[in-house]
Amino acid sequence: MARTLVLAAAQLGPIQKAEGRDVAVGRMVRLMEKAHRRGAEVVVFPELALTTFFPRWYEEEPERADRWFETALPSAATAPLFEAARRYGIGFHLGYAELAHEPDAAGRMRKRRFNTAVYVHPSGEIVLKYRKVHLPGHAEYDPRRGVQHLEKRYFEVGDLGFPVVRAPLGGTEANIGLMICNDRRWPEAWRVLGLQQVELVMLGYNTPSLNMENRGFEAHHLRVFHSHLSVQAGCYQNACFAAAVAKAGTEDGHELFGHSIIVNPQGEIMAQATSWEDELIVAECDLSMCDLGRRTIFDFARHRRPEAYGRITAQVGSEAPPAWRPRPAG
Ligand code: ING
Repeated sequence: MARTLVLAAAQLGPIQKAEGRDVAVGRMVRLMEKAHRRGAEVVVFPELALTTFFPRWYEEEPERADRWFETALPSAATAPLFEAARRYGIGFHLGYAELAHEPDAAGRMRKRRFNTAVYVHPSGEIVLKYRKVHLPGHAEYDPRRGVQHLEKRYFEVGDLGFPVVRAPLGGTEANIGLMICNDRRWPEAWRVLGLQQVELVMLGYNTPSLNMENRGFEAHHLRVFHSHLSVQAGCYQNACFAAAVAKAGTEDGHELFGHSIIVNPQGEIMAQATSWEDELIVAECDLSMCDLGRRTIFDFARHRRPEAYGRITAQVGSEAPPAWRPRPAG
């Protein structure tokens, strides 16, 4: 029985360092209005959608980056987005920098900073929250780099795991899960969601179009290929849909690529953005498509062999293999 969901990916163009949240929120409200006109029931916005991608900027005192963080959601600046969602009856995914006052693992109450994403019900209630686990880049200033990428400086590793919840979505309901940007490159993230029968993964990204590390040639076109490959493989191997949504374009001289996509459980791209600006792409998703993979090739209960996978959680880094040598002649 078809469970149809009209899904929109709302790609954002650049947000300059000097632009306030009101500019981004205004653009997102206009994208939500367009989504409503096109019959969309859910809208997925990018990672860190309210501000410029500030981890490219080094601050001697990390706390000086706190101006990029949200201490409450909704807030006066983001309220128009919640109002639009209520007005149109549209749920939305939002990526933002979260500054929370809460106990850490040692029980100490303190300021904690995360690269966070939420799925918000049209009523304004937060249905699901996720904090980015795979933080790329580095924590200290790196003079070798053309562009800094300081997510390890400004964010803690996410402490919420990869949760999935079954929630009302448009005129139906679906098992939804979240991940953020670099997470899409790690099959473990997809599989943890797949083991919870995720049907729709919502993920935003801010991905530089050029290799920032200058430590080896990487052809420009491969940046997009790797992004699409990761999402298409994740969807196929876990029998789910995904919306992968970019913040794109040139922010203060630094280029992020677009190419937002909506992918089905066969790993096929259903819709793709063709600009590096604010752009809405929409796809009609039959969520019952997830059943085929889950009941056949990727019927985890029948085919997976966890007893052979111990290294995946036992090890962090890779280890060199034993060396084989032919028997001495004679
Ligand atoms: N950005 C990039 C991403 O994973 C990156 C960082 C780019 C890592 C290219 C590896 C290769 O898409 C974020 N924000 O994670």
